[in-house]
Amino acid sequence: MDYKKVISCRCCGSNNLVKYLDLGEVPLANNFNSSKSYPIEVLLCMDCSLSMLSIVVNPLILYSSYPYHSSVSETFKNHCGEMAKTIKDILGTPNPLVCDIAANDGCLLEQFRKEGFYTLGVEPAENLANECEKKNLGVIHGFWDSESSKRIAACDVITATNVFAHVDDIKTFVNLAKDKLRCFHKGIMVIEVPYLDNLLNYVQFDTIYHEHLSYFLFKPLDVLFKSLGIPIFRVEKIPIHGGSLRIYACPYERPIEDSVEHLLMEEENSNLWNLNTYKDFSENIEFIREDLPFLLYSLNEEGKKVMGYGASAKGISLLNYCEIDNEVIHSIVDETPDKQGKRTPGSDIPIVPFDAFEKEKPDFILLLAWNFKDELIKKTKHLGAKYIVPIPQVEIL
Ligand code: JHZ
Repeated sequence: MDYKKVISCRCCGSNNLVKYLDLGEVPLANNFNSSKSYPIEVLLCMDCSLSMLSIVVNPLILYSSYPYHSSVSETFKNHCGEMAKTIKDILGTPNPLVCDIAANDGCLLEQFRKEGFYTLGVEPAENLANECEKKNLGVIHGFWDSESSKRIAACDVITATNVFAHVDDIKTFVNLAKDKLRCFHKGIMVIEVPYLDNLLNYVQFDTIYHEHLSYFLFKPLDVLFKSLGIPIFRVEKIPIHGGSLRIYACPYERPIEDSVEHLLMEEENSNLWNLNTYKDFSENIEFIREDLPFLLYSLNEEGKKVMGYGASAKGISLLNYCEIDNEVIHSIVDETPDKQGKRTPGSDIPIVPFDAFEKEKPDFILLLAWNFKDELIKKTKHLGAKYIVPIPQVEIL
């Protein structure tokens, strides 16, 4: 079976789920071997306010091989450096052991190593586990489950960045981590997830795709972690990936900081636990779905060449949601070797290396990885092209 249907909330177990968004059927964003489409519908849990996709695609289809390499972005590397330093300060233990779940190419673990940590990664994609191994970071090839967790020692910190939203059984995921946290040093779990508040306010609907099963506010996370006996003691808003949350949780005695209560109050006051907020969001999406194809077809008629930058999962989703294809986008530059030479699923646009910019001299560059806007503009300024930023509204720079 390719996928299963969601019948209850994965945070609180409620069956009171209401559909608020239907984006039709689109292909899997990171699967370059197939253009098979699957539905994208988003449900809201009326009890804990978790947003989630109505289906769960078999993770073996999504992650056995994974083209995304975190280390391609300098911005992300810097972010990982800051994260490693912050966690080192909180722990205050000499030579702590960190385990990073879904370690990708080891981008975060390399930063922990610089801070004196012993490192270990767990990574389901074989191509990425091999990268961690080449860097001598220590890696177990597999999903985070009872098998892989059995193979690791007790840790001072377990990290999971940009993976929690991808997991269906998040209770088992957290429980397995909780059991591995060292009691003596008051081990902690640190998780980063894209923040739904930013998704709604900045109309980041392109970040809704099959890999992202959950779209988190802080409330459902707080409910979940409390119910599992590993309360969140600190929460921070961080700018990465268009705005994310970083939560710190610990099963041992640590004072709960004010940030926890403050964010819950802020969410309630901003009406984020209210279904009407989500109805407004679906209406805002339609502006982008009209404006972006309109602009690209107009430029095409004027004979302008448009190239994309960043064959990100969100970019590939955006093109499919807006029904944009190779008629109006010449090609997409991406510096990830595993993506080059492939064609985008659905929109069928060639993915090319950076030097294609120099050869093709585009009039316009569509920033499909708008979350790294500053970095992408810095690297292409010399080309003299204009930029199209699609999110939160279509804009020419
Ligand atoms: P980027 C990823 O989604 C993966 P994506 C994942 N699904 C997730 O949860 C989210 O992040 C949060 C390229 N690039 O990071 C690299 C350059 O070529 O926005 C990437 O292919 N040169 C786990 O895929 C893409 O752009 C550069 O200088 O939507 C960026 O993808 C830079 C900065 C990027 O995430």
